[in-house]
Amino acid sequence: MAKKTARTAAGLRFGIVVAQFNQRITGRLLRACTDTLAHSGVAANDIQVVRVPGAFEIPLVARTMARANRHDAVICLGAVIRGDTPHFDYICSEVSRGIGQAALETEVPIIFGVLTTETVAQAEQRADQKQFNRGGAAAESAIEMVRVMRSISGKVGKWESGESISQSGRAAGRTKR
Ligand code: INI
Repeated sequence: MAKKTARTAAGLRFGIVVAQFNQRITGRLLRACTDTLAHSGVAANDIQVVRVPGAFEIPLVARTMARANRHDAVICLGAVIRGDTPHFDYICSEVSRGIGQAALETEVPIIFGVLTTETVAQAEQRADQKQFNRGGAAAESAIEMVRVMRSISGKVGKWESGESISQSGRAAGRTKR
């Protein structure tokens, strides 16, 4: 279930990269993520969703989106389930390393909303529509990270007072949109 965040994020722009692999799970993550952003005041037009084949492809697209400077944060959603595949460890290590590296390189918050579970049941639990959902949590982390990055770069504006931060400028410290 999407949770209301305390602060309004109206005016902020988010990119979402979502893997199509295990779509039954990732679709639920995406829904909770966009619901949480919407409840926080983010307009539908300010959310760009890009679908990629699997989690392995997420880092390249996330980095490209972050480098384009059109988003205040990028949220990565996927579900890697161990099952019987030897792929699991390779994909998990590549996607986590790639997302972390992309965030450091671009200095744009890139949120790790990728489930890495042993079983489908565990993944379903973390993508539950009515209880805790990692997609919603990823949206909350993204909003919070925009605030953190702005606060350490001295561009806080109205954000600290709990009002809309759109007035304090999007993509703080960057000139290109
Ligand atoms: N992709 C996932 O997102 N989750 C998985 O569980 C998964 N498994 O198990 O194989 C998976 N594989 C596809 C991979 O991410 C790439 O799309 C593919 O290897 C092409 O590069």
